[in-house]
Amino acid sequence: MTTTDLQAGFDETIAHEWRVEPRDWMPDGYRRTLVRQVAQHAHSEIIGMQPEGGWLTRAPSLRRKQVLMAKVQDEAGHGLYLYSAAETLGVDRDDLTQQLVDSRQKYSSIFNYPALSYADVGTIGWLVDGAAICNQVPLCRSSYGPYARAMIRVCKEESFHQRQGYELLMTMMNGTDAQRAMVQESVDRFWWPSLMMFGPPDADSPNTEQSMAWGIKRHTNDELRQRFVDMSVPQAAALGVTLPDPDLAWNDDRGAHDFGEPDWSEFAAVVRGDGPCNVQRVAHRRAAHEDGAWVREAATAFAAKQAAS
Ligand code: BYC
Repeated sequence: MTTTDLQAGFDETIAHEWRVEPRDWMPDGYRRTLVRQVAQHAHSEIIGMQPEGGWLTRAPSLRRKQVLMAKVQDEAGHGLYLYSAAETLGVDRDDLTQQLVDSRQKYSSIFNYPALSYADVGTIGWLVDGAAICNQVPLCRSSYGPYARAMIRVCKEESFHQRQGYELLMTMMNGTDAQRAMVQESVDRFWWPSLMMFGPPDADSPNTEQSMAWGIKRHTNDELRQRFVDMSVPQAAALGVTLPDPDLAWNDDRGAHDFGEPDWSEFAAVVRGDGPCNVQRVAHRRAAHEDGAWVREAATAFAAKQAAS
């Protein structure tokens, strides 16, 4: 078969909304885009364990500790599904990890902000996992089979994460004035960075058009950001918190909320490596990777011994 035939077969798969599978021919750019996005997604899950992980030893009750431990473990699991999905594209997980710790591959900007209070555990669940769900549910229909299938389970678990965060915040909002103030302060810090999770505005997003044509992405960054705002406003009202945006208002004509512009220069700085916690996050990941070398060696030696016997 010629490359033209192979390309025609691929185009037909995309046009019919069939799934591209690992052994199918695919254009180099499609493979490269998927490796970039899936690896970045996997790294985000693994680095994303850090802000909340720091609260595991300081959870205010046994119940909260159990819930948080389960959530942080889920995130490790999501990272593993996603690294496995990336490996079906012909890359190696060790190499991806090396690229992460050398800051040659990205992870989500949101995890470069600190979790300063226990309310942040709730806010991360409500807003960060809420944004992740908005972004990831459409990815269950992504054209690449292993990525789409991984997303189904990830999204189910993210729903639990979002609910536990909301429930934690609701409990605090029904508590003391000091607890309510702690929740509001946390929402004030996380609102704008959560909106930035969806990526740059469509006009400044170099990858969206091609990724949508390939069925890797199903919606633009701005469409999903709008969906998240519309979803969050009634949830904020039910909680009794104020979203820190004076321009937030219902627009009858559009049937959606108008909202202010995130600070895109802050986003650019965080993605460049100059956010509040970038250095700390990558250093922590690097140390964990190096400290775990003996475990990987032992597991590899054990597997070789099993295979030989
Ligand atoms: N942060 O052309 P664009 C979680 C980069 S983890 C950093 O729009 P694309 C959770 C982008 O990579 C959830 N970088 O790109 C875990 C590109 O740079 P390169 C993580 C960003 O790919 C633990 C450039 O900006 N979710 O839920 O079409 C605890 C131009 O952007 C960001 C995913 O990874 C960002 N926010 O669209 C709790 C979802 N945004 O690579 C929760 C999967 C953009 O060209 N990923 N950049 O140098 C996606 O859906 C898409 O990759 C994005 C960006 C919407 C994020």
